[in-house]
Amino acid sequence: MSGYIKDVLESLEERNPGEKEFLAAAKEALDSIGLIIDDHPDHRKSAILERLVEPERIITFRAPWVDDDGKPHVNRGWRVQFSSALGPYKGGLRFHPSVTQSVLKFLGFEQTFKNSLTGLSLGGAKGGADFDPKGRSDDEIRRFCESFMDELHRHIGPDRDIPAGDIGVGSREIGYLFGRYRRLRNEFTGTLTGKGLAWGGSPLRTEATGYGVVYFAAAMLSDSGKSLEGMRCIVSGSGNVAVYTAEKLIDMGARPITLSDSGGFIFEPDGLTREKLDWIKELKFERRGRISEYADEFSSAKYTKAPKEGANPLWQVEADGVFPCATQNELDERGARDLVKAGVKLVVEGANMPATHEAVEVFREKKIAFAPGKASNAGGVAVSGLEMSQNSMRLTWTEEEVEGRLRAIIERVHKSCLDMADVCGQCNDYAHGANIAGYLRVAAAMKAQGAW
Ligand code: NDP
Ligand code: 2IT
Repeated sequence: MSGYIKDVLESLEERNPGEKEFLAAAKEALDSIGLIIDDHPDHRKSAILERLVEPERIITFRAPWVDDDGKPHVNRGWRVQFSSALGPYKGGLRFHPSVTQSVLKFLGFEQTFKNSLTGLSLGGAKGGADFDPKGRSDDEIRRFCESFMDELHRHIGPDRDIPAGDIGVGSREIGYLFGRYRRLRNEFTGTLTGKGLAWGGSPLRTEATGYGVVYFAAAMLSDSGKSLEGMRCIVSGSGNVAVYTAEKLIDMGARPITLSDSGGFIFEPDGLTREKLDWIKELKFERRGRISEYADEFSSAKYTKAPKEGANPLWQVEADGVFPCATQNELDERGARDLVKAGVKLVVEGANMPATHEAVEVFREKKIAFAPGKASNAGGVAVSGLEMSQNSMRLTWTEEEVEGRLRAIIERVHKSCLDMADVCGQCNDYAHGANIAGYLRVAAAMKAQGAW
């Protein structure tokens, strides 16, 4: 690692003590940027890296709400506006008890690179709250969303910052958030994405992240004359990204054989079908049940509980491809070694940083094709960008139009990762390629705008 990169990282650690998720994300990106930084002495002179690792703004606020029994609760909300060099701040909102400022800084930093890779005019941001939606009634969710928006609305807008969904924030929550925003501001704008189709949403935004993940995988395979046809695939998670990844895998002839949630995973040896996936959509998005219920309904499947610690048996299932789509750090070094042993040839991240640094190193060492989420899951924010364009023009494109654009964007992201990996002498390393391609576009914009 170059001395300069080391100095930037050391100073970051000193100034952000204990922010392990954010520091890990910054280190991962700077390790790649170190491969080309000597070619850009002007970046060092203008302290582009030092600026880039500091969010432009962080808003922290109180989000109080009252449950159905009349009991008051107080949660903490954030919006991390990381970078507006390329466009208005853009990124999702996460409602989960594990949310901290460090987690949102990590996600906002990643989003800045991801949004840059899409080639669209989108800055990077992330927000959310340490609110736990599990087991809460619709009314409780609505009251929380409204309280959250009571503060957030001051900081967002169609040309300023456009939030969307993430873990714990789906179409129901976007509806409540948008309804409150509209009433508070007395205006109907495209300030949130992921809206319902009847009120400003884009066709395919719901499916976009998962579909894009599979298009990315197909592009990786087609380079070596292969396809997804017949591939047995482990998919983790059973939320928005996981379910639509599984759906597109089925459509492209692959066999998704697992899905999971925080309680455990189901194994369907012959692969999920469209019909079985429809049952899961109803379970997860309407009834909000647990994935274990699938094995009660379908005797072909087996349910395995998640272990409290130690090896996760999900990563020991024999498969050709892996699509981790739940959450960060779910796939550690041990899991990676188990996957290699079980014969995996392709790992494509659907979640943001589900593979730890150590796991990625295992894939590098064993020459397993690996795609980082900031490239492979960029389809979600890309269609959010298309939703913003449609809102600005006050029209709605057809599903075919959006799908064509999504596919073209993903293929472009894929190509820029590969091209950049080649340029820096790291042939076929998508992780280095994504970091460098994402960085160079943001850095050039920062420099051109007076290095702010
Ligand atoms: P959802 O809330 O729809 O689903 C999340 C899934 O992950 C659930 O199955 C959940 O299980 C599981 N999960 C969440 N936290 C944990 C945890 N700590 N341990 C184990 N399992 C967990 O979220 P999304 O599908 O939208 O997001 C999944 C990932 O994809 C996240 O990393 C997100 O940042 C990323 N992403 C999302 C995009 C989008 O458009 N939605 C776009 C790009 C990336 P349980 O119900 O038991 O908690
Ligand atoms: O991580 C992500 O890219 C998202 N949660 C989607 C962001 C968006 O603005 O659509």
